[in-house]
Amino acid sequence: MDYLSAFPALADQLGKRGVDVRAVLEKLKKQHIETPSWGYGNSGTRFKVFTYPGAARNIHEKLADAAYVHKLMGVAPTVAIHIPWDKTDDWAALKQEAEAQGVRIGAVNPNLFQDQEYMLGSLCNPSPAVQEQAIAHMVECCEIMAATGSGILSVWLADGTNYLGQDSVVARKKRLENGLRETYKNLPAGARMLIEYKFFEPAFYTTDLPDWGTAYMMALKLGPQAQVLVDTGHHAQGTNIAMIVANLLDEGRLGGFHFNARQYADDDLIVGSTNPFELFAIYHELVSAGDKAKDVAYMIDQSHNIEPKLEAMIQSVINCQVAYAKALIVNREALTQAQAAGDVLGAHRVMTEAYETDIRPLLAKAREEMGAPTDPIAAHRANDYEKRVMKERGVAGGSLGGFPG
Ligand code: PSV
Ligand code: MN
Repeated sequence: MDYLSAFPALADQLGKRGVDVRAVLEKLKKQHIETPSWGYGNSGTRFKVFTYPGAARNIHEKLADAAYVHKLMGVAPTVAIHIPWDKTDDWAALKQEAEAQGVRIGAVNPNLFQDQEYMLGSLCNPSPAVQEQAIAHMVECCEIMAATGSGILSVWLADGTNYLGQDSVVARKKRLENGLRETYKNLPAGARMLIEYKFFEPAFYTTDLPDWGTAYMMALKLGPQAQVLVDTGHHAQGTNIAMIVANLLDEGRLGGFHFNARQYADDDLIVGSTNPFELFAIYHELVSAGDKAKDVAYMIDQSHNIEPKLEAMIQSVINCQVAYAKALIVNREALTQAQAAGDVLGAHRVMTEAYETDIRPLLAKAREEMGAPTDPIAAHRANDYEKRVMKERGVAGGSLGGFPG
């Protein structure tokens, strides 16, 4: 679609609404969405790992796919890695390999859920030997951060219990605190630890990091380099994620996101697909927070099972761009006035006016200025990259760095 030709008319309309279109374009060009290495490999449900033709088989192919997505989008210059899924024996070489393709290594994600020893948990495991093993893995990940230039350790634990009486809730909390503290000491200078919560799964009676409150409590105990990571899939139905985001931002403890969409829980659906209005609401809080949101890390956490992997990742980045663009064109002056006047629906309409605006011409313009294709999906479908990797890589069986392992 040729959205670019519609840009002057949209710019005119937005200008009349008091929007500084040039400033919005500059912000859109600076947007940064990180893609996950595990989103490029085969993945599946608890029932079956599906093989996708051309899916990346190792970290080198994952980097190549991420670099391809970045070339099309212009706003996805970093790749999150998962250890040990993406382990290599030469991290300096991997860093160079990424940079030669125009991308960098982003967040390092320790894997504390796939070793046999972790059956009863990792940092919170009742066995001191297993706790030590988990801490050693976290420290190893800190070393990988230093070697790759990564500034983020992204921590998610599968820890919890299934039955009343199985373990002491408070003893587990103390083990958690101790393990995180030991890890925190090993963070490279200036790096951050982002603590991710999830309200259930794989444990179902208690989860050691079930909610933002517990993650925030741990972050406060650790220090300023520890913040909360909000995975949009990790909440119960009806939770107002935008409100959690607003409050954590205001407290200076929102570290970053794992973006995806959910219908039930942690479904790994494309961010903004089932819930575009929620994503817009989240971005509205981020824009409203101004400078307090300047270090927030935006990461996609999706393992696509039935979708073409590259197109799904491109669509995910597009959906984040759309939500951000809509949040940027909210008439803030009109909003503040309506709020002060107690004009409930007037204020709400300021939001829906922005949400209902077709901002695709704005994004086309930003993309043109970045030297990226103005219609990334069309450009991807016309490109032969996917056909080429399908031929080169073929159909590899098994899970290659995604769920289930
Ligand atoms: C767990 O559900 C999670 O959200 C964590 O971030 C993991 O690291 C990731 O998914 C693995 O796919
Ligand atoms: Mn996540």
